[in-house]
Amino acid sequence: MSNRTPEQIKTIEQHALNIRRNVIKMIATAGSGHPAGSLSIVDALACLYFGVMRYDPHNPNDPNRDILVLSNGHVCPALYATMAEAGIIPESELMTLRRFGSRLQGHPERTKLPGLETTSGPLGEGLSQAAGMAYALKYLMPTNDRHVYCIISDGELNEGNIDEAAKFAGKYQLSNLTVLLDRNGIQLSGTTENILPNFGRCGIQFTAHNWDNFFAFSGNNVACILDAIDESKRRTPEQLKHGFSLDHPRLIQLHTTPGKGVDFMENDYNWHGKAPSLDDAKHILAKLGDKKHV
Ligand SMILES: Cc1ncc(C[n+]2csc(CCOP(=O)(O)OP(=O)(O)O)c2C)c(N)n1
Ligand SMILES: [Mg+2]
Repeated sequence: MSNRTPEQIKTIEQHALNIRRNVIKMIATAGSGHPAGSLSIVDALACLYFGVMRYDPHNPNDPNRDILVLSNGHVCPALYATMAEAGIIPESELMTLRRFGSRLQGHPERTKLPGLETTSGPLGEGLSQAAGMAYALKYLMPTNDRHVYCIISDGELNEGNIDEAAKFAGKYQLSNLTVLLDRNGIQLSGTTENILPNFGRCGIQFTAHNWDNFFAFSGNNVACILDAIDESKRRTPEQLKHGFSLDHPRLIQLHTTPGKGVDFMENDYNWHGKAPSLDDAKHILAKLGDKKHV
């Protein structure tokens, strides 16, 4: 259990709700995008930005900042909305998502928007980038205490370079690297189990290479996510007996619901890459208690 106060949890939940509403507005306004994965990862992003990571919203390039790499770039509406919620970009800019010339492209472009650490979209690449960053921080700048967080999706586990990066991070004991795996159970055209089964052993690529493995079995529950992140930073004597080590990189498996918060999207892979209509968005926002609608 972590030592977070009920107030802190409530504040982060409110941020997550604001982010969720903006994700719906943005994708509906753009008329295209990826709502299912964006909505499954909202709560983890809210935890990272409002309860875990060190950063200065007014100086996104602060040399002491922690780093977030979003590997599954298609869920960037959730990241953009989180950045707006954190005051890194203006909230008014969110509705430019996917417009020609906008800084908020359908897949994130690092050079366009301060606060983005990488360009992403091709699945699987982000973990190699994050591992490279963690390696540089640990071995080339050893006095810093910066941490690299990397969000990956369960569809990305099908990519071979995820395994290569996991091996690399294990070998070099990148204890300054934490991966948050969005186990929402779906990908582009079906369930992850149907498309390329891993027989329930999600994340075995990591544990096979000396990563320490943690779970948030309610991956859309702020208290549960924070518990898992906080737990991943400590090692109990029992864990040490079973091969865990503070020298290992960390995997946190988030058991999430795709489309979380929108009843007709939840657990339906057809919402992987389909925008709700403006009319649908009005109903969703009313249900999410948003007074302004689209
Ligand atoms: C290398 C690569 N192959 C294929 C794609 C096309 N693609 C985009 S998203 C996606 C499904 C990814 O699964 P996941 O991220 O779990 O989907 P979600 O949970 O967001 O629905 C695919 C195959 C891609 N972006 N990159
Ligand atoms: Mg998925």
